[in-house]
Amino acid sequence: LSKMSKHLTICGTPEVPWFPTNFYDLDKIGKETLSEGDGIQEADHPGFRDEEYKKRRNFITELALKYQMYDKEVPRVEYTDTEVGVWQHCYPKLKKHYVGRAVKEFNESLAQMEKYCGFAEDNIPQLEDISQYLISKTGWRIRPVGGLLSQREFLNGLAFKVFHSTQYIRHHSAPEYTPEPDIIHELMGHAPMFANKHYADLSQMIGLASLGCPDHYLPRLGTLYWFTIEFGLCMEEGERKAYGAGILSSFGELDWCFSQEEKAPKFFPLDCEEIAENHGDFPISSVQPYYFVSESWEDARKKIRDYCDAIPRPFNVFYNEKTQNIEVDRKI
Ligand code: HBI
Ligand code: FE
Repeated sequence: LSKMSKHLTICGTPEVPWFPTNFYDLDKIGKETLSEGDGIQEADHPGFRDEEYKKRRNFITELALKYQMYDKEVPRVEYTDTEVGVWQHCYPKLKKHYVGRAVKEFNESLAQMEKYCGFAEDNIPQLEDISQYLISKTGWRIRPVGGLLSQREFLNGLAFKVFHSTQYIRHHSAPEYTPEPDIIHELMGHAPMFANKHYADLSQMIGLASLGCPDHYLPRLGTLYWFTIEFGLCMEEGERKAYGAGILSSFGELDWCFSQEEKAPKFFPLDCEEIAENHGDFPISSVQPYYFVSESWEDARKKIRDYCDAIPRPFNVFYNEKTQNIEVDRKI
């Protein structure tokens, strides 16, 4: 299977978008990111005019590009004092927000990760240490990546229990804002939740559904991912709690989402069909006007599984836990 050909022939269907089936096929993805080439392109990036920042970001990005799935370790980055300063600003403040707002699984994992993988106020944890921890808990691992990946590549990785994570940190002039994923979003939003099987399974289900998903259909999975893994809430002992990484890694979103004031967001019960069909126009640079809340992990699991089962594909895919490969089966 070469990535040169953009399509696969599966069960006699010539127009299936290429997807990785072998663990090492993952080395064929993650090479192209939104800010590839001459570095950061978005005009609203606080680091855009800072040559030193761009150089540093590129250096860290280069490390990620060289990484191969068979490498033993994710390269460690020695973070500068400025970078650690950004982390130091965010870490204790975010942790304070988590009290009473994050699902208990998140707070439990974070406590464990402080014990075992370097999460601390004065230390930016290393992706390698987190990856080893996740492997021992749920079999998930972290692969470094240079920036925002395409929807397809990013979701495809999840099928293999691989989370693509950036390794650079946002610009120090605006420690509470980033227009692109950075290590604070990945580690303070996603990483602790991947130590939890319920959440990790939801991610993998969406990942598996994305393999060979028709181009016109893929954005629906992206939208479902957005309102669950990124901005999802879940009921816990009668209260709404956040499990979405986009909420947990953002001060503004945490405040807004739990605001008691009159002008507060709207909450709807989780409805995958409704989300995927009608809510693709979500804002990406402001807080969400509404959120979807599941009753429990089981509720989220069942609804997402049912939605993913209905993906229009002439084949089924299975993840083989032992070989870490994807098996493909004709749909009967
Ligand atoms: N790329 N590096 C990276 N990190 C993400 O969190 C990410 C991504 N690409 C797409 C994406 N997230 C999602 O928002 C969906 O579009 C799938
Ligand atoms: Fe994310």
